[in-house]
Amino acid sequence: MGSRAKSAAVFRRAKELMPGGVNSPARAFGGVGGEPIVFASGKGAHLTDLDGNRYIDYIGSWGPMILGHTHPRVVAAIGEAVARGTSFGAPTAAENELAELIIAAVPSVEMVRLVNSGTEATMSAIRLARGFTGREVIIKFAGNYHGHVDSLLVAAGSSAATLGVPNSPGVTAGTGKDTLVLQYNDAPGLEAAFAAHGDRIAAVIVEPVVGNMGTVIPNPAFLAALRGLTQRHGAVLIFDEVMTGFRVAFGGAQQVLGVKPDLTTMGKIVGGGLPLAAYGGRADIMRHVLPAGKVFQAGTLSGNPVATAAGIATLRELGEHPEIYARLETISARLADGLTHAATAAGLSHSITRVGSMMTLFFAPAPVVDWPTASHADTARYGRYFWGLIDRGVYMPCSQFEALFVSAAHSDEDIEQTIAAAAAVFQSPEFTAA
Ligand code: KE4
Repeated sequence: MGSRAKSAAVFRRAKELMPGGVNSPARAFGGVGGEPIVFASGKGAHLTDLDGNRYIDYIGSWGPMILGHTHPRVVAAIGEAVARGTSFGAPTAAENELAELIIAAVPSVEMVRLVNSGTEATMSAIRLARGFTGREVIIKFAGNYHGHVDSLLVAAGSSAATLGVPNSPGVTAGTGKDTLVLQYNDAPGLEAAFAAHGDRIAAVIVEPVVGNMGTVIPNPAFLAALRGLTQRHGAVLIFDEVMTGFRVAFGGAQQVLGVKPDLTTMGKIVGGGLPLAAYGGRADIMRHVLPAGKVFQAGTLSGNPVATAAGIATLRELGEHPEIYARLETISARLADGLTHAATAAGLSHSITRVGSMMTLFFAPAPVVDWPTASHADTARYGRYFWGLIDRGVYMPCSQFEALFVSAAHSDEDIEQTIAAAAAVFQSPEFTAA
């Protein structure tokens, strides 16, 4: 791996222009130390930085790039759309097309609204749940991240957990007072909350498979409690599938888990790497959204022609080629197996949690099932793992509390190179000596 002098120079200037030199804290390397790498381009499963260094990319823009960077069908669709105009602030037929693709892919979604980010999708979904039920309390779970919505920036995951600010300054006590934070996978805790507050609870919002404390899988009792208690108490069950939607299966985590939520939020893949997200679900709830109903939500660029074109091309490619998910399963299982073997051979206390092509290698003493167990992970060791792989041309998530993503563009060689690089890191003096 060569010099990163050009990257460092650009980042030095960036810090004078933008807070922390980044436009999102997740990419600030706060969880691994050192400075972010500045990239010039991506192609397939690879990124190239300003200094010409090439990496196998397992961040994939934090999830959207399931087809890999610059997929020809997506690039062509964007080019054709942009030539017809970038935004009209008026309906286009493409919005129907994308809405139809989403509704066909996710059976619990009968009606959908397109927005510009996952944060907008979750913010809108909880406002809608409150408007629909006339209730105020929202339940979320520690280590789950739903974007930077004031009322959900409580015990948040992702970069909030990475940078140790799960409760952000600026979120008022008044805003947070109607948010109950429980432990993930704690069915008794959820039952107790409903026993105490049942008829005040507007919604439960949950990552059905967590990505934002690292990858964590729900246990059957917790899943049953989520669906059963919300049903019994008339609360809205919101699956935040911004990350898992179209990722762990074409129908999302709800297809894998066999649980139908009332509302689903989507993002990342649904926009094909452009700023587009969505929320949708039961038509009787969605019809409360303005102008059909009275719950306000709006957006200048919502459903704009270029982002919808990228989303349509991506969902069509995935829908027309279900074999993509079979390949993702095969190469992701191989990667997980290879990483486990390398870590075991090095005598490292670790665990891997994987659902399809998203997974996390935890340097943690016990299996990770919730935020308390995730927070015991050895983040310093993860940082040495991250940088050891960077030096060997592999770009893993820059935090122990994030998921890695495999794309359809990752080759068998990429996977084997990654496994070999990890084995070399685990045996290297700089990793073992610390
Ligand atoms: P955005 O507002 O960043 O598009 O989406 C927020 C969001 C909502 N729900 C879930 C389950 C999410 O994972 C996210 C965003 N994920 C992070 C990475 N874990 C985005 C990276 C970043 O913040 O830069």
